[in-house]
Amino acid sequence: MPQPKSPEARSETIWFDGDQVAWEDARVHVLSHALHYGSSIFEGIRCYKGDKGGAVFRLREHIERFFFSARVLRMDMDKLYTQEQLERACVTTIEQNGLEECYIRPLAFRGAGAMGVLPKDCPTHVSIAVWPWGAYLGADGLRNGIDVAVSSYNKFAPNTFFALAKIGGAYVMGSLAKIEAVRHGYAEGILLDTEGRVAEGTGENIFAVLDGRLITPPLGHSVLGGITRKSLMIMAKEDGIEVVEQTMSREMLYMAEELFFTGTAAEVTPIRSVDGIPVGKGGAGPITLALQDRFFAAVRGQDPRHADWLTPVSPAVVAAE
Ligand code: PPE
Repeated sequence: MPQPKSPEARSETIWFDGDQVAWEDARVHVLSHALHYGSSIFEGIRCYKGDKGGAVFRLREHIERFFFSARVLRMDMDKLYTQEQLERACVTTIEQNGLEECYIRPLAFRGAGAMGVLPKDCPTHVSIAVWPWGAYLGADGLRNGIDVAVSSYNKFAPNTFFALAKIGGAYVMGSLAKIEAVRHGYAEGILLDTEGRVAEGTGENIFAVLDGRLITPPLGHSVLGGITRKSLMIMAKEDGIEVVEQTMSREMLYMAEELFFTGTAAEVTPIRSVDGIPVGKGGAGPITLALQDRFFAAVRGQDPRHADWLTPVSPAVVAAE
């Protein structure tokens, strides 16, 4: 069988249904329900190397959301594993692969059973892959900001599909929006919901600075409840910045003094233009950069206020065994 051409995501082992298996052996059957109907759920988590070694950022919250997504998809993952077991499996997989800084991708999907839309006798499979992943929207973008455009695709309405759960099938539309953005020379697309309100990026939440306040669309407006979003809101409040969850119209993107994306993969990425219109003075704004600093301090264990957001890993221990 040809191997996936993805050397970027290469590691030694992948945790698959309870065991560490060699990377090339983590395979699925073509009749898996998830391949035909998008019935998978996933998470994206990062582990950062700090002064005291590697640590996973907000592992508990990510695994909690993983179980929430399973519940929304009516997948019986909680009958197979506890949250603690999957948290431990994430840590073990990082350690097994000798990594201190990496991205972690838990995935659960309906496997091969009876054919047809109704998932009948489809076993639930769970995997956890890890790999080193650099700046999602480019190292330059992280420093200087990215150019984005409003997408021609709309984010699905809340009465059509679930934005708060991380369901594989939902990303079909997201990946079309991303293809469009890249095809037009942009780093990312901003999706408006079906009412024309700003929702989010294809894999990021969005924030605007307006009159010195931090604004982001509320949950329920077809956005994912981002864990980076939540963390940033907490840190902004600590810095005395007023944070409001508020409906945003498209022209507020052009009115904003600063704009940035948040996400596990995207971290805190400044946006320097939307639809060719510079954001504020163009480039990364001061509040964005200050919050980005706060974020990187927290993930690297340099913020004692948020030490409890980190779960340490010890790859050296495994390597020495
Ligand atoms: N919105 C969407 C649609 C989304 O996929 C993500 C994460 C976020 C917001 C931010 O959520 P959080 O990571 O909890 O702050 N997107 C993941 C997948 C990216 C990918 O290309 O794959 C991620 O960042 O891991």
